[in-house]
Amino acid sequence: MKLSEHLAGIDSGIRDIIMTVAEQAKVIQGGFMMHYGTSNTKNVYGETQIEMDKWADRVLIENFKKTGIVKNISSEERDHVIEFPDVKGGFGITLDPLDGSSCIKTNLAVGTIVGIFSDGNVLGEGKNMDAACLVIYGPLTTLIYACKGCGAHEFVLNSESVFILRNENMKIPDGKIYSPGGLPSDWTDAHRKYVKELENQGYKLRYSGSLAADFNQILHYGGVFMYPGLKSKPEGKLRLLFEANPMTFIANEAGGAGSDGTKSIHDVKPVKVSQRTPFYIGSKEPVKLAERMVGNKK
Ligand code: AFP
Repeated sequence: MKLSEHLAGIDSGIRDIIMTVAEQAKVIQGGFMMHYGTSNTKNVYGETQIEMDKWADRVLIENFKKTGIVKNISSEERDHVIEFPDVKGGFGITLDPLDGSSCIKTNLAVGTIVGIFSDGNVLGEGKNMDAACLVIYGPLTTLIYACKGCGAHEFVLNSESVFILRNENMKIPDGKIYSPGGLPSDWTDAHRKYVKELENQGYKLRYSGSLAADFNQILHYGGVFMYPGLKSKPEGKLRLLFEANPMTFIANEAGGAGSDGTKSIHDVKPVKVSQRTPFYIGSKEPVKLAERMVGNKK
């Protein structure tokens, strides 16, 4: 079944936005050879942008604008929310145009992460999000979409440039992979004990440096991805709006969970666009265990 057919029953605005992501994912997938270099600019987090980050950001924003139903967009690559004041009502979008872009140099998988708010409030709590999308550019180009109460579904781009259903109603299995971010010498004692406990339970380490790809692996095999609050940086590294919230939306729809180590990521109230958060995501059990061992939750 084609993506366009699968989307037939859902809200027409959300459908248009997901189809825009799908169309532009094909453009981005074809652009890696052309936009390979580093740029001399830094994003709001002080990270050097590569050409692909900036180009993919422009491609997606231009095309979201063309839909005429997007009121504002907050992108990881920009320090301000882009507003389209002529659009009344309209959707809010959070965008990480190319997550894990430092992995392009070594030809590892990277991704596009999109969060969709029907109420147009990109600074809303994750629980107000209505849909999310994750595109993975790897040996295959895949797209996962999830919408509230309708599950998470995976599509693969075929040789005729059409996204075809690959996995309907995805469910994160109880697998035993762990993907631990952050320097171990900078981990808190509680987080270190948690990782030790996972190892004692037979968890196997797999980590690439691209959240999109690492989360995608957890989604298929089960386990937990984590980027904790560090001793030197209690807020951790990952971005609440662009990474943690949309990934948690997909995890929730697939029967998993996402947490800041004390509570669901979707209960965290964003106070600024560039907010970071400690992050644990994957199968329910290891995420709950993190809340007990790191967040002292009963
Ligand atoms: P880049 O987009 O700059 O490559 O950052 C990727 C990322 O935000 C996330 O996708 C990874 O999980 C995390 O950073 C990797 O961070 P470390 O390099 O500290 O492992």
